[in-house]
Amino acid sequence: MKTAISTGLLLLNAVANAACPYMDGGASLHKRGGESGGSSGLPGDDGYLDRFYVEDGKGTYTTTDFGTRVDDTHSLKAGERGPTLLEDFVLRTKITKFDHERVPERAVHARGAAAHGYFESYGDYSNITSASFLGKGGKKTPIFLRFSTVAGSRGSADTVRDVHGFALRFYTDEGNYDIVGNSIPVFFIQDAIQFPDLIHSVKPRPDNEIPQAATAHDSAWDFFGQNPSALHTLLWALSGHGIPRSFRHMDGFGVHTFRFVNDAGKSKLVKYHFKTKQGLASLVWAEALVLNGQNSDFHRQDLFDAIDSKNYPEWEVGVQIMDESDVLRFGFDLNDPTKIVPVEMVPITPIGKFVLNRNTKNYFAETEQAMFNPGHVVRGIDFSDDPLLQGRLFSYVDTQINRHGGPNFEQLPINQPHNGVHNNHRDGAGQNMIHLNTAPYTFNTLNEGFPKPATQNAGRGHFTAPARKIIDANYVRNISPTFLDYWSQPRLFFQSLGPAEQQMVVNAARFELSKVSSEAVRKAAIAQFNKISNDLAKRVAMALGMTAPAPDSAYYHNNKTSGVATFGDPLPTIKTLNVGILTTTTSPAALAQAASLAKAFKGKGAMPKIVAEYITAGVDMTYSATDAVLFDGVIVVDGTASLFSMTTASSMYPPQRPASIVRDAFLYGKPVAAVGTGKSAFDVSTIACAQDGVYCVDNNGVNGLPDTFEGGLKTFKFLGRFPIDA
Ligand code: HDE
Repeated sequence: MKTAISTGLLLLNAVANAACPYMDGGASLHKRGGESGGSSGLPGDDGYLDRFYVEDGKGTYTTTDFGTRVDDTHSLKAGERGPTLLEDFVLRTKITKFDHERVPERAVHARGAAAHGYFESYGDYSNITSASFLGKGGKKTPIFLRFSTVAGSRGSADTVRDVHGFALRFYTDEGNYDIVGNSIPVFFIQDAIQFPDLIHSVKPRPDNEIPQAATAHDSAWDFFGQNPSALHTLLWALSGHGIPRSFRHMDGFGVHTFRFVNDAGKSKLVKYHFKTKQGLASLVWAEALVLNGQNSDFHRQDLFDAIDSKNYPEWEVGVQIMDESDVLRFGFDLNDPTKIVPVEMVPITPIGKFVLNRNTKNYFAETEQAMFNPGHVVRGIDFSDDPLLQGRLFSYVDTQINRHGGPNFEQLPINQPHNGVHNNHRDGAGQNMIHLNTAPYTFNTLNEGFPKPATQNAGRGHFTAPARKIIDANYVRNISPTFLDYWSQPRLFFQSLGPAEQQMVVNAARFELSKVSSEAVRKAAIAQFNKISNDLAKRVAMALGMTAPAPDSAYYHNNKTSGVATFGDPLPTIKTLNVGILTTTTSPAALAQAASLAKAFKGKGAMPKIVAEYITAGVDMTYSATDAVLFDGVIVVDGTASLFSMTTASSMYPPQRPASIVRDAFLYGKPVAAVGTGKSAFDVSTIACAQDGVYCVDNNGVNGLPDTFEGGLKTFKFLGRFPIDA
């Protein structure tokens, strides 16, 4: 039997394939795949989206939306110099369509970028879940993943400090499954009813809408100080996790505890981890700030370029699997989303991987209209009683109705499940299905009883969670006492970071709190930090001119966990990293050396960019449009000494730009190298060749440089360059 969707498509296909109003002089104006779609052949691409109208406009003449050919470059006027006429439907409809081009941006996570790909199961996990996408080793399921920041509006910069959204959709053969997660494994609040308060505090001030995409202001810190459930997530966001090098270099988490349910109805509690195979890498704050201006699309572009150049990013999917009876076993509540389960208590079991291998073809149709929902679950997956998750199950449907302007958002191509939809939901704004069933109710006889409510006896049955039980209790508007320790896990996190990353947390708190004008808010923040760690509180207080507090030790302990720091492990590969090669157009030899270095780095999969005074053959970027923040490492070639003279200036770039690229790259902790007289770049900034991550070679050593520098790029940040409080 045909699905309702494909029945609709069949009809439309029939129209498109016959001579019809959409065809013009035999030219195919609207391209469309057949039932099988127009798959690119890439793994995970079932061609689903290409079954909808895709229009490239080639070979066509402009028409109205109802198909009449028109000239839409001149409005209809009463005489050549006369007023425009109301009669002009071409003008009116063109402008009206334009006026309605935007839909409301997401209330949170407005700024984002996404890509398609596939999930591949490592094995048959039917012993713990009946989810079909986990039912067989090697089984591939199409996915769509949207990354985002939380606080900023749709046009805000990418490299702000924030938690990052990690919204993953599986188009499984038994329906869509969305894991609407984040890049940080915990959340600020424990009850959904607090979400509007959290977001109101974090968003810009109501009176002047300042600051954009930042928590460095009074109301956010007021919230953090008064709501200590926020502290754990706050510390993660103040560390490298808040400012990732790219979307590809961050992990994702499901955050809540979920349930796997198997065919026998037995359930397990699970927490999702998505481990980047690119390695974790973070910016430092000073460079993130500059990057906001240099390229506010830095993360979006990085993702697009990587996929475009076939460097498909991958993540390993793992789960911490726990028994139902473990819910209070670890000293905290598994329904509390402000807690991690340390990997020492429950290791992560890898169950698959996913790969992003296709960019979107149309940002609006795909990324902007993607409407995720933690309530999109499939057979074999179930929720937990986490009160944050419970509230989200309401919020996302509600917000999508608002954004789409009606209840049919799941009919948008990017939101459709690939396995068909059959029910008696009808009508509503933007209805795209042409329902043929004239008995749209259950139970009916006139449509032979279809669509029938699923039964557990037919096929693989239906979504259910038989093992879940209601606790016999009174109605309460209260919080469980098992949720009330807000300080032990932030301390665990802080203690588990290396000294350099701890300093970054301290510095980030100093930066943010120095922008808070209320003394009471600053004091409350220090008091909360002091419950986590006296060391942290004292160091932040010192920079704010506040008295160092005496230890508040009720929650102090000496435990550590692993896998929570962003610095320390070398990257597995330098593929796609940006290497700036500074040269000069005044010297053919310098250009030639830059070209040969670029070739060597390209051979290693890196993305070298040759920088010189102006664009010419063999030059990719000019000094005027380049900055250290755009590179993961910088190399200066021989014969460039004149670029670094402090006494002469060039009209081709801002004063001392070549020198500042090298100096800033060094100060941001990046590997830097100089060949021959290129070393003058180091001399003007008193950078010593003997330091870690600084490489000086003469012309004879240039051939070996790419290999040495590769090690520097893998180290990524030379932490010894960042001073630590005495
Ligand atoms: Fe969201 N969240 N959220 N959130 N969230 C939205 O839904 C909400 C929470 C997350 O790329 C909104 O479609 C409530 C936790 C991501 O399109 C909205 C609560 C986590 C995205 C909403 C939370 C998230 C959203 C805005 C507290 C991590 C972007 C637009 C109960 C586990 C998805 C939209 C995308 C988006 C509500 C808490 C992640 C308003 C009420 C916890 C990644 O519905």
